[in-house]
Amino acid sequence: MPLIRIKKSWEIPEKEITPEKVYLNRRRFMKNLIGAGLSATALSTLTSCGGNSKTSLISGAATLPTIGKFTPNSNFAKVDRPITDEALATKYNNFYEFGGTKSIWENAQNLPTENWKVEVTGLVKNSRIYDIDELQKKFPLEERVYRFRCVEAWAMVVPWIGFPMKLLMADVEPTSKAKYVRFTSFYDSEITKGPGFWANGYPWPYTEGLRIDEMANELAFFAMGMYGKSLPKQNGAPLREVIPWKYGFKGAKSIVKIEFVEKRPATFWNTLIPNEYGFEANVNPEVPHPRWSQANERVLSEGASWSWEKRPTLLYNGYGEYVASLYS
Ligand SMILES: Nc1nc2c(c(=O)[nH]1)N[C@H]1C(S)=C(S)[C@@H](COP(=O)(O)O)O[C@H]1N2
Ligand SMILES: [Mo]
Repeated sequence: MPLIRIKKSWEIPEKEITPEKVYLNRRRFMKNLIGAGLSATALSTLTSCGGNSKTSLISGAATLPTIGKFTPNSNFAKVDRPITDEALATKYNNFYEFGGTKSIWENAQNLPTENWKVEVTGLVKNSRIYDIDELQKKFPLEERVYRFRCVEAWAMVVPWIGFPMKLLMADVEPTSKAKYVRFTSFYDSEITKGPGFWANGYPWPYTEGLRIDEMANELAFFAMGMYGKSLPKQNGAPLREVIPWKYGFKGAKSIVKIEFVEKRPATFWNTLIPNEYGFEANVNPEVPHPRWSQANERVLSEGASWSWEKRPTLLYNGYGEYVASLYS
């Protein structure tokens, strides 16, 4: 077993602790706590939500190459609010493989993205292993400005560069038996050592899934870039899912495998805490999370999260026109 450095409780910036991290299967969590010499009182300090990281205005993506060829998609050129500052979107992240706070962007630079391959397999006519460069050349890249909503109730607006998932589906041709798709993120416990003690009980690798008809929807997107540049490692380089009408956890980062399957696949958060993180996870102001309301969201900004602009949450994150018929 790899050695995982155990953070002392006073090293954990309490304000950065997020709800998603707190809810390990309780027994597993208690076992880890006891293993780490922490008491139940320590546990009770791990429940504050949202939190602000000290985000400086230097982008976490300053040195990345720009993407030469992409077409802005005029159907998704803007939304009802300004695009989030690049420095915020690239330095305030969720990527638990690299740590349990929002400030993982530096640690995520350890992600080895050279010679990246993506295996597409399962119930398809043409099972394939794509080279990442090949993927980038094969499908015309477009830019889409999408709203983004984390289940923790912070929200942002990002100009993604990538291609619709349905293009990949057309290339591999799922068979009629394929009803779901499962995405698997990169994981190597020797590299992704960021997390503190809580990581021991997590069902790595990170996986997510969609219904086939959700994947075929116009909005379902694979991102390879953002803000005109290649995707930063902390945002899920070199390939991640972007599903704008669902909560952010549905969008697996740094994808290495895509499998078409018959039955609904097990997924990371849903396996950990099924009653809090459903498989469907559509953004819905009327369905509260068991521990907080989803009626409003906070717009990711500088400063403390309680001071961020509050906005009403939109059903399907405002994308009902495209996706409501999937759920009628
Ligand atoms: N592999 C992996 N993918 C992941 C996560 C993660 O921890 N690991 N976090 C998810 C969550 S909860 C959110 S909100 C988004 C955050 O994306 P961002 O950091 O680019 O804003 O990534 C999602 N994809
Ligand atoms: Mo999230």
